[in-house]
Amino acid sequence: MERTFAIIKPDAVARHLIGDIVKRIEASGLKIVGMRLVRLARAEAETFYDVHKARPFYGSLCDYMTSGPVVVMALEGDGAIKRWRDLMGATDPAKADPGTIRRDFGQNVEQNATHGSDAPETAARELAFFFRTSELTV
Ligand code: IDP
Ligand code: MG
Repeated sequence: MERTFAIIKPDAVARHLIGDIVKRIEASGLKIVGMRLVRLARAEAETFYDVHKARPFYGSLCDYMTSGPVVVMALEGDGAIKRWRDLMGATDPAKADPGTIRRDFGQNVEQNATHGSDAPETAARELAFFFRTSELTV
């Protein structure tokens, strides 16, 4: 069993897509073991995305991620990290495969509806950033 971390980003929450995205997660067989609606503080967004600090889009990304509430989730299942990345599709919705969340619900390369951890180490860091281990014992 593997766990990964997911975010329904502000653009998707604002457009009332929480239900559609959760439906796809559940239909895929991934189990939601943690879920909360939160508004990120600027400092939280900056720390969460500090791996992208040197990128030209870092400031804009942090503005966007703090522009409205997000849904943070812990997902569990065999191969959960890759399965969630596959469900999301490529970073740029225009390049994402048909039927993926980003292709169907993303607006552009920044406002792309969802986040997913990309490796076991980042999943562990990102899950710990938002959830206590005791919260995820379901
Ligand atoms: P990922 O979310 O598919 O893992 P990353 O390269 O880790 O993609 O980038 C993190 C987030 O930064 C993306 O999901 C997107 O919101 C934003 N982003 C990535 N590349 C660009 C870009 O070229 N311009 C603007 N925003 C970007
Ligand atoms: Mg990434």
